[in-house]
Amino acid sequence: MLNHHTLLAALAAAATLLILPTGTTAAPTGTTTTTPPPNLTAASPLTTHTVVAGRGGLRFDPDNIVATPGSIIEFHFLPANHSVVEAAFDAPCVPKDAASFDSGFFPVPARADGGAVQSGEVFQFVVRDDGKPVWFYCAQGKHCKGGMVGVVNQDLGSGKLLGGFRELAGRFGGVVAGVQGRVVGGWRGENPNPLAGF
Ligand SMILES: [Cu+2]
Repeated sequence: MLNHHTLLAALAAAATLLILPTGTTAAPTGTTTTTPPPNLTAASPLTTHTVVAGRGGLRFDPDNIVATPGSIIEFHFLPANHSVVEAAFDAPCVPKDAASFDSGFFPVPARADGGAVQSGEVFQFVVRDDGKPVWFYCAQGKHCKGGMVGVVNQDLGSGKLLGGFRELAGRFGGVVAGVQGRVVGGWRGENPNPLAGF
């Protein structure tokens, strides 16, 4: 036998059932039945970009790289003795700051028969997540002043472009230097494919 309170509760429960639609709009507040589109950017694969120092004279090849944050930039070194060091756009040929990467030098003797040869070691650094351009140069002798410079992810809207950086390097009047000549901000390791990258 239902008492008064139990009857009221039963009526309330029945009323709730009656006002609930039977279709798909019964989803609780705060949820959505719409599936968001896939985030293609987040799914972008990371890549290793190969750059050859000294291919085509005093040049990095390629010298204008576009790379997803987290990607690896891998430098291969041809004769005779190059390096790669991070700079600021407005101050080429010297390290940007204490946190700049520096590969150190890679002396590579030319082959007697004139054949292609590259260092048995490479230098790698990882493109940071801040999305800012990464400017770099070779710290050997007059190489930087001679135009041996490059960039990762230059900002086309900023007016600071590779041509301008190379022009500033050509006018550089200071002493070209690396980060105390030691390997920092990246990794120097065995060349995974010494026959590639010519
Ligand atoms: Cu060089």
